[in-house]
Amino acid sequence: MNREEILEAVKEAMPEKRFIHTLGVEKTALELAEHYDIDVKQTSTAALLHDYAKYVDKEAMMAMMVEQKMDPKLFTYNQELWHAPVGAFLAKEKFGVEDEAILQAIACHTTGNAAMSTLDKIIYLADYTEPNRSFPGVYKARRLSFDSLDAAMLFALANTITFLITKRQPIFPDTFEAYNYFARLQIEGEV
Ligand code: DGI
Ligand code: FE
Ligand code: FE
Repeated sequence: MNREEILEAVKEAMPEKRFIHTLGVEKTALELAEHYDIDVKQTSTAALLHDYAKYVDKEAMMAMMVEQKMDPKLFTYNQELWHAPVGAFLAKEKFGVEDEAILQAIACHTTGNAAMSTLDKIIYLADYTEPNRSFPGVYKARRLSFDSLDAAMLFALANTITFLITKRQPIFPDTFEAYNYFARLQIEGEV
């Protein structure tokens, strides 16, 4: 599928506001891709499809997660986490995306993990900082993203975990593992 076909399908799958967010993620992700010399096509496809599954019926998602033998831990955390791995599955099934790098970036865009590629970080951070986002720290997150992806990931994960804790929400282990990974990089002076 080309970009126009993907855009059309994505637009139909979500409310206007979410589609505008998606275009914002693509814009920011492409700026980061240029800055860090990452493939434009891969970045665009991952960005456009990252929230494709956001409005899929939860029962249908559950069926796909069982069928595809996705991590059973997902069932015991916030259902909001499901759209990332289910989105990666649908990118392959509905859009014919075979590129594992794209599928992986979609799959980990909500929780992160301790083994993120540059593209994974770009999609995660573009999702966090795109122009329609507004929260305390968003300016710092934007600036850090262009200074160091690892420093920006540490900042974003620390913020997200702190926010989830204020709401007394469970935190998915991959999110903690990602935080620990980037925090250790910082201690080692690599951030
Ligand atoms: O889909 P978006 O709204 O663009 O953003 P997202 O995919 O990053 O996050 C969706 C939601 O997931 C958001 O409300 C925060 C929440 N979230 C992120 N990491 C965790 C989490 N929720 C829980 N319970 N645990 C996590 O580790
Ligand atoms: Fe998302
Ligand atoms: Fe998003």
